[in-house]
Amino acid sequence: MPIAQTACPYDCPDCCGLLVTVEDGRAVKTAGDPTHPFTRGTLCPKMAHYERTVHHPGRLTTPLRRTGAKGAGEFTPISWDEAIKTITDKFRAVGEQYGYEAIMPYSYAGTMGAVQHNGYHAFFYKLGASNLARTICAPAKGAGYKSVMGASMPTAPQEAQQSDLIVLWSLSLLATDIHFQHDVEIARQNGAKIWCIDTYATRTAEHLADETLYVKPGTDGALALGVLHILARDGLTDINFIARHVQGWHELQAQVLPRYTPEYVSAITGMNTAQIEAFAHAYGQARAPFIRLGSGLSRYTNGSMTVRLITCLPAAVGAYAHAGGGLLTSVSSSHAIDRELVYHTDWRQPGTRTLNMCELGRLLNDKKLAPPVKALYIYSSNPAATAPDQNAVLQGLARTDLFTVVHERFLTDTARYADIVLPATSSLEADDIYPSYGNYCLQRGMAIIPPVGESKSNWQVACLLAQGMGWDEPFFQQTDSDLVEQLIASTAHCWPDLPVGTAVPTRQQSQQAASLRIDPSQLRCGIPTPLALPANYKMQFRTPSRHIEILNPAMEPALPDYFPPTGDAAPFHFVNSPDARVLDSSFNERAELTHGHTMELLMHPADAQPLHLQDGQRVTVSNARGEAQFKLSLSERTPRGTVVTEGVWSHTVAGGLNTNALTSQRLTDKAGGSTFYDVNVDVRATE
Ligand SMILES: Nc1nc2c(c(=O)[nH]1)N[C@H]1C(S)=C(S)[C@@H](COP(=O)(O)OP(=O)(O)OC[C@H]3O[C@@H](n4cnc5c(=O)[nH]c(N)nc54)[C@H](O)[C@@H]3O)O[C@H]1N2
Ligand SMILES: Nc1nc2c(c(=O)[nH]1)N[C@H]1C(S)=C(S)[C@@H](COP(=O)(O)OP(=O)(O)OC[C@H]3O[C@@H](n4cnc5c(=O)[nH]c(N)nc54)[C@H](O)[C@@H]3O)O[C@H]1N2
Ligand code: SF4
Ligand SMILES: [Mo]
Repeated sequence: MPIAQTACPYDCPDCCGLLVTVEDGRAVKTAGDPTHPFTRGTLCPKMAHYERTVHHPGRLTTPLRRTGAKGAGEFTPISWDEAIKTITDKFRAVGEQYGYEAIMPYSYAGTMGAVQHNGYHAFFYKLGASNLARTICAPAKGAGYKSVMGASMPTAPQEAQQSDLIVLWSLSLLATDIHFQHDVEIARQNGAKIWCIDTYATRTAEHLADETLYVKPGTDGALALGVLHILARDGLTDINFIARHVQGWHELQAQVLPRYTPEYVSAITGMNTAQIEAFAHAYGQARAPFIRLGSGLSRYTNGSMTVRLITCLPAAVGAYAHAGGGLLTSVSSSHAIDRELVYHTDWRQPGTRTLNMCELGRLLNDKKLAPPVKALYIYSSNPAATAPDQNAVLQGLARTDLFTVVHERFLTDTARYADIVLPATSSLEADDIYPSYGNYCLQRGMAIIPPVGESKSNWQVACLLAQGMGWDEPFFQQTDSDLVEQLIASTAHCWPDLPVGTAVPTRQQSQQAASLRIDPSQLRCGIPTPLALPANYKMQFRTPSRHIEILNPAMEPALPDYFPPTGDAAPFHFVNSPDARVLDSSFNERAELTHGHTMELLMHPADAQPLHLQDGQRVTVSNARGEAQFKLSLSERTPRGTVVTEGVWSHTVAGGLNTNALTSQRLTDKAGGSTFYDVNVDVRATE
């Protein structure tokens, strides 16, 4: 049976290499690709049976028109011709009456493939629709890193193998970045110590950490300053490295650090001073400390500043100068390809407004917005479940004067509100190229089975819409595969200073590989190991000053300093982080993974006692924005004052609302990012 090499398309840093067995046009088996340099042949439980998602009976197979009320999920099948005509007629009508900015595209990373992820951009730019700021994940993290490091390359994950101290900082690795465990284990065998810094005892902390530190949510910036204070006080900085490569250390030391005594930091973070001292000493004395920074701590109104402060730590100890030392935020091998080939940003019309996806609820309900959003086109995303402030989002989606199109694989929470639903291909049905944001590897995936039903890829539908608008640009007459070819060719000029490793596969080779079992290592373009990176890649500081910029004159403030998160007037911090069984709201279709999920809330027994709450009982969690139903789980895994739940679950949970009924549309300090964990709640027994 033919086995095809492809990549996992989901929004996960690992971007696993997959081997998919195809029989009679159906995927029958999914396995990890042992030749992949980072993921090395293993998969998470979700993707170990990707074929169950691809051939799930719930896959949409035809376009649909709504027949019932919005949200009721009642539809009738229609043809593609009718669907495209309905949409383009409506776009023209809205454009003429309100201006084309009244059309709002909304998407995120349902697929990470560079063609399908971005395949609609050119269409909406040319249409003159509102632009979308795609901020739902963690742009504040990128902005914080960039303010200190500019475009310097983050440390490759495999380097951690050579580290003697690994800090898993706000990273629930066993749920979200499982393959990094391999590198961590190698380091551990060589004597490295593993520290976890989180808000509660994640499975990762329980299984991997030698030491665990719990911080009050949103206060890691103060912890970083406390560590820097101790490093400076105890002579644990690398003064030679600082003198040669760091701008602004002395200003920070003189103007900011004196305030961040261990006692002061303890009062902010809730950690005791001995823990702060111990961590600072371990970090300062390590030969090559490696920080793997997750995104959780950036999802606060001070998130960008928090990341900026943590990014100062490796600079102070000169970690980049040592094999195994450094900081990995997000690698993004997407820099290796020229996305402009798909985007066509030059078609963006000057002065067109940009709407922030984190504010979808407000934008749909804002009576003063001019022009109002009258047509919404959603693809590769499920905002009814994943966007903050769910009540506002659902209220907006229910508007009868809003025309909504959803291009999807499944009848998701969001699709149920659509006027027109379009069936989308899965990654096995469309060509693409997959960059990773957790390792330096780039993979190609071909269409290896025919489209399920009448489903079409994002790019194919963008081309149909362009045709429906009467545009005859040759750009929209290309195939998915044409774009993949151009993207692959662009690696040569995009990443000239990085050898892109093994040969880039040609279309012919890839077609062969899709149907034949040939040596897959011949077919991946990427950087197989850190050895293929230039030896000094960590020491090239791509900032305006060519130094690490602790002091950054272009930033406001120029010197970083902690400030507290916003939160709400309610007693408990509400951390709602990823669950291993789902990926954001994806995989909710798989009953064997979700088992009619009940949302659980972890609470410290000492917090439950005065509220007379018992383990296992139903509780209502609420704040000014809404409420949701949970089953209480009393546990010392979470510190007092912080309650925790995991996973983004679909409307089938009790009460129909998930954690996003509680989250807010507030934005981060920089980059307009989401603030999912900057939330406080009340907890009471459900009547
Ligand atoms: N199984 C699974 N995998 C996923 C996802 C999923 O939903 N499920 N989501 C995917 C996506 S879209 C992304 S962006 C990544 C997410 O990955 P990341 O956001 O990079 O990291 P996570 O592993 O989600 O871990 C977030 C951690 O941050 C912690 N945290 C929250 N607030 C704070 C804080 O103030 N300080 C500290 N120190 N820790 C804090 C949470 O408790 C949690 O353990 O994972 C991807 N992979
Ligand atoms: N409370 C809370 N909410 C969160 C988070 C959290 O930690 N807590 N995490 C946030 C984060 S980090 C993120 S990134 C967002 C992600 O939120 P979303 O962008 O909504 O991601 P998913 O829920 O994975 O939904 C992706 C959808 O795309 C569809 N899809 C897959 N491939 C294709 C394709 O090729 N074409 C089309 N048209 N559709 C496709 C899938 O079927 C799926 O329904 O969620 C955020 N929401
Ligand atoms: S979701 Fe992540 S861990 Fe699972 S197969 Fe995909 S890339 Fe790998
Ligand atoms: Mo994300």
